[in-house]
Amino acid sequence: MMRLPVQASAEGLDVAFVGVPLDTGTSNRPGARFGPRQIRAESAMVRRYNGSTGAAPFDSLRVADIGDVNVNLYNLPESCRLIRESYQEIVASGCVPLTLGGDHTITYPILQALAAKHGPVGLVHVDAHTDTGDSALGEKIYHGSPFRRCVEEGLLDCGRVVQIGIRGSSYDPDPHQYCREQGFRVVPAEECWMKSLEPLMREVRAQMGDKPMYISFDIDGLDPAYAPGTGTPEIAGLTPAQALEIIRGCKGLNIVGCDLVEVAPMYDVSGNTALLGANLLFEMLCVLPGVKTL
Ligand SMILES: [Mn+2]
Repeated sequence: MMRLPVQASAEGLDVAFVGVPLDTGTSNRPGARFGPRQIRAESAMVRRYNGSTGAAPFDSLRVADIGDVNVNLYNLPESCRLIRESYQEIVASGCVPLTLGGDHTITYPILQALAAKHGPVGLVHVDAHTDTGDSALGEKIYHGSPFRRCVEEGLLDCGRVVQIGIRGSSYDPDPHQYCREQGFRVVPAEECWMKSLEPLMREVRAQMGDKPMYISFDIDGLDPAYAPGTGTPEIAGLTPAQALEIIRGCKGLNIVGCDLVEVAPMYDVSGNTALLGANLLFEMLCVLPGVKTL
């Protein structure tokens, strides 16, 4: 990732890039298992400094790529266990994981590991979907349910959860009811159209305070014109500039981990979706606690 050193474990690191090549939790088009390798390939052009914000992450933090988590594509609960145990090990020494997904199922076991260390976390969740479904075809674990599972297990500080970019048709006439009942703030895509998101992020920063928080970025939060390489695209989404406003707006927060999920490269022959993913992960790295600004 980003031509960084590769090492087998998170030992001695401040930040680790981790791939989770799982896509058997998808409900529509599969392919996110190839996200990590394509994001890594496109990340080769990411350079040392953030010329826009002045952030110098590689001068500030010890960062490496620790490879992929071994998952079992034939068994989602077993994959969740493997992910949770891997992340428990990663965060044990204080290392912050930056994850290359993988479908959104993976955020559930990642947050199990993070909440075990930090307690319930705040969440900035960018997505076309709230991912708070209860079950699909009788199964509780899939990429549409991670945040309901997290609520049930007390992994989220529900008064500090913001979901941005939500849109699309639904099975339910009031699709955000569950989220509202938990105390989540839902920001539909319509509230973002043709606007700067800097004012929103000022409010989000005040809401998050200085307690631990996590960023989960589903690439389908962006418009499929920019990010067609994903499994469940929805029209009229966010722009890449708005994605930068959201991530840069998290600067100063107590970020304990981030993920970029749902890149399915084969639906975008240009490679742009994975390129976008690589750059959004760089932007996440740039806003982590301890990153110096030149
Ligand atoms: Mn999602």
